[in-house]
Amino acid sequence: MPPESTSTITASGVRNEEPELIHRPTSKKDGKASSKPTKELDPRLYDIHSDYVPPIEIVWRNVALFVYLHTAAAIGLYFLFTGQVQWRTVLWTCTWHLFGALGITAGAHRLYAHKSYKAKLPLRIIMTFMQTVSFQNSIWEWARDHRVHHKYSETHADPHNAKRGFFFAHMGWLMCKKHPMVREKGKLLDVSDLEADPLIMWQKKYYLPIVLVVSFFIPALGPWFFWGESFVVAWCFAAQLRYCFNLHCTWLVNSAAHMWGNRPYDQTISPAENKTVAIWAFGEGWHNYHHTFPWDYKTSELGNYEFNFTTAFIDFFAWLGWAHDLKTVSHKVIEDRCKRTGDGSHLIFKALENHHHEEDAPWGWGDKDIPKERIEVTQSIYSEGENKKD
Ligand code: ST9
Ligand code: ZN
Ligand code: ZN
Repeated sequence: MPPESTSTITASGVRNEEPELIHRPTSKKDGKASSKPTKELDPRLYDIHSDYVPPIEIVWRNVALFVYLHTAAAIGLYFLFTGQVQWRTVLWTCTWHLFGALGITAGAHRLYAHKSYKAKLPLRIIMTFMQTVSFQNSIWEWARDHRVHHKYSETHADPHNAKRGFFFAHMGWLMCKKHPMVREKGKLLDVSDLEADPLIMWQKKYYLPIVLVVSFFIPALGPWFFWGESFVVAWCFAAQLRYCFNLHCTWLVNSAAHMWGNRPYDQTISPAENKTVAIWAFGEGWHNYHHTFPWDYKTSELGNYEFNFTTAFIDFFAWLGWAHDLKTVSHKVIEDRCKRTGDGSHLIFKALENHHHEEDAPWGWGDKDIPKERIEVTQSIYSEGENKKD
């Protein structure tokens, strides 16, 4: 059994200690570690790469809630296709979907989990409101789980480990107890930045009442109150169907984008570039790039607004002065990385390949059609003085 140890936090945000074999629960009141150790864990669990999976403990409350959600959402869809939803309610619902989506992409994900840019108080208030609309756990819990996901991706410490199959990564992980290693490894991560933000801690403290009001009651009551929509229609369509749709779009990033697509930046990892997911997830499907450079505020190489609306949203607030210190990665670093670890599907390789077959292939040294990057890496042996180009 490895000895227990005290810990310090390193620059990479991980406490430099071995995981404790004895789990000490934290007191809900004062947040300090309890002196009462609980049961010892099976030593096999500590190998986070192993094939061993402990028996699954289903959380039936969550199963029941998801069954209710999907039933109500299906009824909402029926109301839509039978023309029972007023056009104003459709517009209203799309607006709330936009809030929930950006609250996750620009807020929980790029701002809070990855710190890929900084936001001034008014934008942080907007982000907290929008993230609450999404009903995907508090910012604190979402960002903590997501940091663990990146740090221990595709292992048992990853809350939605895609190696356990599409369904588990998509939504199964929310219907059973987490693997003990999620908690053990998660405890080692630094979340002090989140805990230092009073807005995040306020949202965490009052999460359940505010999420029910902001994500369900206001979206459902609005159409009924303002233009006399049937409350049942508004509940099923604007609240339940909207929420269900938002969840599946988000979950696709954990499932589909961890399985299918190219890996131009790093072929040794599972996350892939998936355009379909990027479309449904407001620009979050460029997942091979994102796992390779998680601090880039664009979560993709190109800030293409068409397939990355979230980037346009952040750029707008940067223009307004409410978002600043947007972090990104230089083209040179990306290119080097593609050449070192990519699967060869990046456009740089295509450009070079095509160039070779075109009619303007270079006739020799001095031809203007030699690609610049080839000129730069050409060595002149025994050259007299500087590396002459002619
Ligand atoms: C939802 C979240 O859907 C979705 C997240 C997706 C992320 C996607 C990312 C992709 C990029 C962004 C793409 C955006 C695209 C958007 C497109 C939009 C159009 N570290 O949690 P408990 C501790 S939420 C350290 O109860 P159980 C914890 O502190 C949907 N510690 O675990 C606690 O300690 P203590 C709504 C951790 O019992 C203890 O463990 N919500 C960690 O195993 C127990 O914690 C739901 O459906 C960690 N990482 O239960 C379900 N984790 O005792 C909500 C836990 O000391 N969740 N701990 O307090 C649950 O009901 C439960 O968490 C559970 C597991 C049943 C899933
Ligand atoms: Zn991420
Ligand atoms: Zn991922």
